[in-house]
Amino acid sequence: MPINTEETKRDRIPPNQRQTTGFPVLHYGDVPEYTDLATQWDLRIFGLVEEEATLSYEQLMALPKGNSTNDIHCVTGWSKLDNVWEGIPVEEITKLVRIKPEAKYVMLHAEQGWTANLPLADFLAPGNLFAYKHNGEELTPEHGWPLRFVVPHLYFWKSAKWVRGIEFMEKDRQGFWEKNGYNMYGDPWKEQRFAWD
Ligand SMILES: Nc1nc2c(c(=O)[nH]1)N[C@H]1C(S)=C(S)[C@@H](COP(=O)(O)O)O[C@H]1N2
Ligand SMILES: [Mo]
Repeated sequence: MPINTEETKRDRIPPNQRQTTGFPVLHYGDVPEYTDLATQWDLRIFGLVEEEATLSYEQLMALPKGNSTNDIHCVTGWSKLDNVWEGIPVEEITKLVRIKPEAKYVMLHAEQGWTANLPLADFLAPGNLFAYKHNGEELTPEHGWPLRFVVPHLYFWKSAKWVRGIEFMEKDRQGFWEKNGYNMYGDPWKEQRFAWD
């Protein structure tokens, strides 16, 4: 068992963040509504891959599943510890398409054109998931159901909710918040909040 005292928890909170026990909801735009995932949803994996793929929700959910427990840090200042996510490990998805060696960055595409970029190595970090459950419960629509990315070692804005596409790229491009002044990388331990940090 990991030691989980109040003191060790403090060491897990990055600079200028405070712990919350709630689960704040944060996003730009509207929560998507679906009545039938079979006709209204798919996941497109494209760009610098050997074989592009488009998965239905059923095909996605037939892939091997995994769990990951981690802490999340929102750039607005809240951190939430000990989140248990269930989802599809990133490597189960990359296996299907085989990433080309030229690929160095990833763009996550969400509903309504929302995007987030990150380096390929960070996308592939062990423990990252495409999640459909949080703390044992199915994700609620406002937290990203039916599928959200979880990359806990970067500020939580990189963890796209309502993911619909994964694009592999040679060069980095700005995502939604990055175009609006946020940092291209977003390491919470280095407080890389804004472009100039
Ligand atoms: N599609 C989409 N994903 C998004 C966002 C968004 O605006 N749209 N906001 C990000 C930000 S800034 C944060 S802090 C987290 C919030 O996730 P939560 O609402 O589940 O706490 O989602 C991230 N993923
Ligand atoms: Mo955020």
